Amino acid sequence: MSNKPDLAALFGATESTTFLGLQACEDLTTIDASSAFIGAPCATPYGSVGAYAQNGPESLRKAIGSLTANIDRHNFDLDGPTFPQGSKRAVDCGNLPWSDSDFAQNRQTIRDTVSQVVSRGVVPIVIGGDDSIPIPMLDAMGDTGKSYTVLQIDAHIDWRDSHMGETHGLSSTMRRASEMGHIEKIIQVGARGIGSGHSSDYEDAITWGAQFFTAPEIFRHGLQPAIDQIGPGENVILCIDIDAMDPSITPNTIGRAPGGLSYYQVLELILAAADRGRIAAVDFVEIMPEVDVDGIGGLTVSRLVAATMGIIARQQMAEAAS
Ligand SMILES: [Mn+2]
Repeated sequence: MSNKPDLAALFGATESTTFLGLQACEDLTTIDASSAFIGAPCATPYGSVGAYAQNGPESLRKAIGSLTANIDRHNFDLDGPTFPQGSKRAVDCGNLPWSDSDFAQNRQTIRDTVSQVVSRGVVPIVIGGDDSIPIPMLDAMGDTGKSYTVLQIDAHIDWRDSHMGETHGLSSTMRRASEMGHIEKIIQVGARGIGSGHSSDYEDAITWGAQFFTAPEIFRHGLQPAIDQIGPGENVILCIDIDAMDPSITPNTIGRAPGGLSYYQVLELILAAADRGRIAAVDFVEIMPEVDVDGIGGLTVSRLVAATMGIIARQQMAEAAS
């Protein structure tokens, strides 16, 4: 513990075990909120690296700890308080239990939790953990009987059929999504550089109908072509791998790749999903605090999560009023 003056002391923040000092949800059967922070430390890790992002959820709670006394203050990213008057706040559901050997059970736990939260009209914000976390989340969304658009924001396309003998790992997330009957459209933003994908994986994705807006294309033409792919009223699942952003603002990730998106580019995409369609579920994954640089990545991602909560609170309030 250091005694150096910090933002928390300046703002009079109180010790909190939840994200942004939000109310903790102890019972999913009675959950009542606009969105729910769900920590998911592990789903299906590759044997070569293990559950390297298991401390991601806790790192975000800590990163935003300096703002727990300021939850009602003006958030200039949202032109108002994070949770405006008349809206429902988010809650923090804690971290899901997990095993480093029973991956099927990890997936079942994530799937059951997401399905239950969604059935109560709450938008899940699943915080990883590695990028295998979204597979059971995406699967759970099928329980609603609705169809969905996936907006994946990631440096990597994640279309490997299998990697190291594992079909449910972090390199196969969009391939598995494409096989789910309730996933009608996949928009992928931010791919760049070299990943584990082969050109044939990219060709398979194109054949399926995935729409790609690579980082170099965003650099040349901006975000609008990607945003234009979100149809009016579509139910959007946001799959956000934090390595989509530039390593200068999210160094807290294993798959750093130069030339990434900015904070406001990702925020604009999240806003567009709620503006043109409806945000139905969200994940932020690949959060690895052990490689962060002076807390910069935790700062970036925790602020984006808070903004996402505010965007969803506004969306839910508008829906309740209509
Ligand atoms: Mn990635």
